[in-house]
Parts: sequence; structure tokens; C-alpha cells
Amino acid sequence: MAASTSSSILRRALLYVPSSSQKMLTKSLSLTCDNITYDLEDAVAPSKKQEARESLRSHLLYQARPASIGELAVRINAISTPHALDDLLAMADLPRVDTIVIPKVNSASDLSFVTDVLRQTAPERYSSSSSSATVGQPIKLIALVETARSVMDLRSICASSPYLNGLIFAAEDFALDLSLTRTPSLKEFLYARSAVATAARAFNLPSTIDLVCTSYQGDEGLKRLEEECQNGKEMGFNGKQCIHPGQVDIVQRMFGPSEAEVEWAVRVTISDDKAAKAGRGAWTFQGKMIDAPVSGKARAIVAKAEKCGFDIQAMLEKW
Ligand code: 1VU
Repeated sequence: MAASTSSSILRRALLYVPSSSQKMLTKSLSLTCDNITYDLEDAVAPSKKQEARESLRSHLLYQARPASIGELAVRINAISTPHALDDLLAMADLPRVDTIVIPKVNSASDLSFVTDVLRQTAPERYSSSSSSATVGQPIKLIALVETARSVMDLRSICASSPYLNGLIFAAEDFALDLSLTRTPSLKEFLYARSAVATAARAFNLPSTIDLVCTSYQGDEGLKRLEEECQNGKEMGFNGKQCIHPGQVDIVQRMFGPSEAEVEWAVRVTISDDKAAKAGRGAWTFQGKMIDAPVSGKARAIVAKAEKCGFDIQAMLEKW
């Protein structure tokens, strides 16, 4: 079972930054984003793997981490490749690495392997007696689900490491694995995406991160991105992978609650407290019935809005 609770971390946008590009590594530090994931996998050509690993290590050792970035993660190469162990050994002792993203996870043993290597390479981060202020918390893991096999094995994958903190659905590799054609409706991914969102919820993993929108340019690209965010949100995802800085603001807005949602949630919460005092389980708000699951949803929206920077206290006083 996961070590964290579902409310513990905000990962609306997860932006991949190719570690082979010094320019993009530097650019990443000027961005405001919930999660920056430095990529050692698909964005790095096979001939550049060692160079990218060394550049990223220097970047994470010597550059200060800005407050505008919520979490720093590294995507290693797949466990089945000769690069994964070198990636892990190069990153495990860096206190700035919060999270390791593992691609093409196919079975529980992939996550067990990563957990064992991290524990042995940076034992101080896993010792209950160590001070987290100096050596950091245990490194969290996020698994990419991108094959038919991983969808079939979600249950054992989710139960395989106490540090697993989220799942990502990757459409392009999944389409390759199943010989699917990606369409704008995304209907071909319905089963896999639902399975990922359901498994993350069942195992209390905080993050369920949706597919990449490969269009990132112009009004059409950004409109498409908004549509995909809406679709992902409706399916239970709470974040989305990004490939370009221009996608981040839209994704974070779409996966955060809107002003209207927060106002509704605050007002329902206030009315719910009054209804509870009056001994009522079901009541009416703006012409619709409210009962326990609806008021529970309202309270979840209020909690998320607080993390996203809404002034809930001021709203409570206003209403
Ligand atoms: O303003 P500047 O000139 O200083 O910077 C450029 C550019 O360098 C920068 N930028 C980025 N910085 C950090 N991270 C990024 N991902 C990133 N992308 C761009 O932003 C400024 C404007 O860039 P641009 O519009 O001129 O875009 P480019 O032509 O430079 O780059 C476009 C691509 C798509 C090549 C680039 O965004 C990129 O490499 N994205 C990441 C691709 C990637 O990581 N793919 C693998 C993960 S997706 C996956 O595996 C699916 C599961």
C-alpha cells in the first residue's frame, strides 16, 4: 500500500525536460510548474545517454532549486535496458531528486528492483533515525503504464513498492504496443486509461497523470490541449504530462479547480455544516440535492483549492 495519502502532493503539470539539452536544463529553472521531470529516456538519443546523465548530475548538484518548482523528478531508462542501473546510481545520492519516474514498467519486479537499488545506494534517506532536513525523504516513485502487459498487471505493480506515489498513462508507446491508431476522441485508450485511474485510486496513489498532447503550437494546438485536459479530468486523472513550457499554464489551470467550482464548493461546505447541525443528511442547494458524496466532493475541491493558492478563509467569511 502507498506510503502517502491522496491529498499529499500537487502534480497538475509534469513537464519533461530533455537532459541532453543544456539550454533546456537552464530554462527549466525559470519556470513555474508543479513537477519538472528531467528526462534520460526517450528525449535523449542512445549515443548521448552518458553525456546527458553527467550534465543532469551537475545541474542537480550545483543549481539552486527555485521555489516556483514544486517537485524535481528524473525519468530513468526502462529497467530492461542497459542504462537503467547507471541512471539510478547517478541520481540516488542527490538530495534534490524528489522522485524517480520509471518508464515501461511491466511487472512488480521492475519497481522492486528500483526500490532495492535506491535503498542500498542512499540508505540515509530510508533510515527512520535520519534527519530529513539534511538527507531528504525517501525517493518517491512514479510508474509509466505504456504496455498491454502493464495494464493487465496493475494490481501487482501498485502493491510492489511502499514508495510508489503515482501512475502515468503513456499513449504513444501503448499505441505502438497494441498497434492502435491514436484519434482525437481518444476512445481507443478508454479501457487502459480507466484502468490506470481506477488502480491509482484503489491503491491510494496521489497522482494519476494523463497522456501527452503532442500538439503544442498555435491556437489549434492549445485548444486541443484544453479539450484533452477536460477529457482527462472527467476520467479521474489529476494531472497531465507536458512536453513544452507553453503547455504548463493551461494544464495547471485545467487541473486546478476553477473560480466557479471553488465558490460552489465553499458554499456547499458551509451549508453542509449547517445541515449537519440541523440533523439533515440530504438537502437542496441551487435546486440540486446534496448528500454525503456530493458534500465530500465539495470538501475535496476546497482542500485542493487551498493548495492551488485560493484564499479559502476570505471566501468563508464572504459567504
Ligand atoms: O526561450 P528559449 O529560446 O531560451 O527556450 C526555448 C526552448 O529551449 C524552451 N523549451 C524547453 N525548455 C525546457 N523544457 C522543455 N521541454 C522545453 N521545450 C522548449 O522553450 C523555449 C521555446 O521553445 P520552442 O518553442 O522554440 O521549442 P523547440 O523547438 O526548442 O522545442 C520543441 C520540442 C518539442 C523539441 C521541445 O519542446 C522538447 O524537446 N520537448 C520535450 C520532448 C520530450 O521530452 N519528449 C519525451 C517525453 S514525452 C513522452 O515520452 C511521452 C510519454
